[in-house]
Amino acid sequence: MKSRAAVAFKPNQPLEIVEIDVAPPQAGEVLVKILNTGVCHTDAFTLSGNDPEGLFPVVLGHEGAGIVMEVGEGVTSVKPGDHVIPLYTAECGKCEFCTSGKTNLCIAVRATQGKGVMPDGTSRFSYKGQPLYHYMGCSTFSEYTVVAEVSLAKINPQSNPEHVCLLGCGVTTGIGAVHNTAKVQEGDSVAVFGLGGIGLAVIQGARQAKAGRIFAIDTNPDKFELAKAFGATDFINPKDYEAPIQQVIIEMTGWGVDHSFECIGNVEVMRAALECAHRGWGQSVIIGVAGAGQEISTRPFQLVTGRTWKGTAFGGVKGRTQLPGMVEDAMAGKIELAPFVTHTMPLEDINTAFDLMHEGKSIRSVIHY
Ligand code: NAD
Ligand code: AHE
Ligand code: ZN
Repeated sequence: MKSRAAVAFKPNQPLEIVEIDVAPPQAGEVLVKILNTGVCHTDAFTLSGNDPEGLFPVVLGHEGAGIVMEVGEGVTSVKPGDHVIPLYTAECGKCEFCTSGKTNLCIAVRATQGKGVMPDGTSRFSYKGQPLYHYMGCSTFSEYTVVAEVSLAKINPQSNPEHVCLLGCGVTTGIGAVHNTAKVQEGDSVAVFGLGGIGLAVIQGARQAKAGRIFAIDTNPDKFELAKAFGATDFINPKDYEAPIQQVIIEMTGWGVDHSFECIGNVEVMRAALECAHRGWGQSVIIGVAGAGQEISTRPFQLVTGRTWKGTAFGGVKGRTQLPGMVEDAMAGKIELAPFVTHTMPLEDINTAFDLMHEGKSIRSVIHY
């Protein structure tokens, strides 16, 4: 079938809106009509050419919501008409990782996903007869996409796809990082570096956990208003200080914060986030994605004296098991999604979404087809 899609033909070039060919779903696969998709910084990261797994030409996008159109042989957990969220972190329920009870990092389709193909090693997308790569197992920048059955969460059909698409990545990652990875407790202090969709979701999660002081840190002060609305209590622009920002936070708190979260993808800030964590027990969670060749560093003494460095993917959330409940929480007002949607636009204008992100003017742009 034909599908309108925004294709990244080359790194660092605007996406091109073209009509691509989408082949039918094979065994264990599902054809999904995407209703809405958010644009996450990770899409921009891969488009920039800095993603070690980046492949071109590719159909990007991984923060979508849609409807099942057709299922391949053997698919039993979804049927045409079901509302779904594609998952870049699959959940097969059977692999060593799924059954460990220790992680959400299912391995079932991860190897082929990273190579931009379906589990059988081939692509369902082509343009003028040439194959296009899939992205993160989702490719939500195509009106019709094919995903593995294990990469689909079935959700309440009454939910608003323009909002719940954000549970496909940003909001789930931030909230999940607070509850599953850091396990923030009532009264704990929290520092959030980077106030985009991810950082603001961390703040929302911290408020849910009844955290005490919540420090919101960004070099763009325009982000503070929404951070305050989500529950941040202290606002820091590192540009306002001569001293390293970790020192500033330690001076403001005595010994540092109980939990810090890096939501930017900057290895220098990752260091600052670790070093502003409380002596003896503070922990720092890396959420931001850093480019090829980048490495983190700190004095080992920072760990010797009790700080812990952690990371999280999709906030530690098991998508098929937990995402339907998060959609219900959003419908019940327990998770706020609307404030993240600062812009909406048709697929044809998707490059504007990237421009707004780079200019610091958006939190999430949501695309409609
Ligand atoms: P975004 O661009 O919307 O937000 C980033 C924010 O960081 C902006 O507000 C920007 O002003 C701020 N910033 C930039 N440099 C800064 C600095 N030196 N000090 C303080 N603030 C600074 O991005 P996003 O969509 O919120 O994504 C954030 C990061 O999280 C990206 O690296 C993305 O790839 C990553 N991410 C990771 C996961 C995961 O599962 N681990 C999931 C989603 C996104
Ligand atoms: N492909 C990159 C890493 C990119 C990355 O870290 N992705 C995050 C999700 S970002 C969503 O916006 C993630 O969950 N990674 C775990 C996984 O299995 O992909 C690289 O460095 O090769
Ligand atoms: Zn993302």
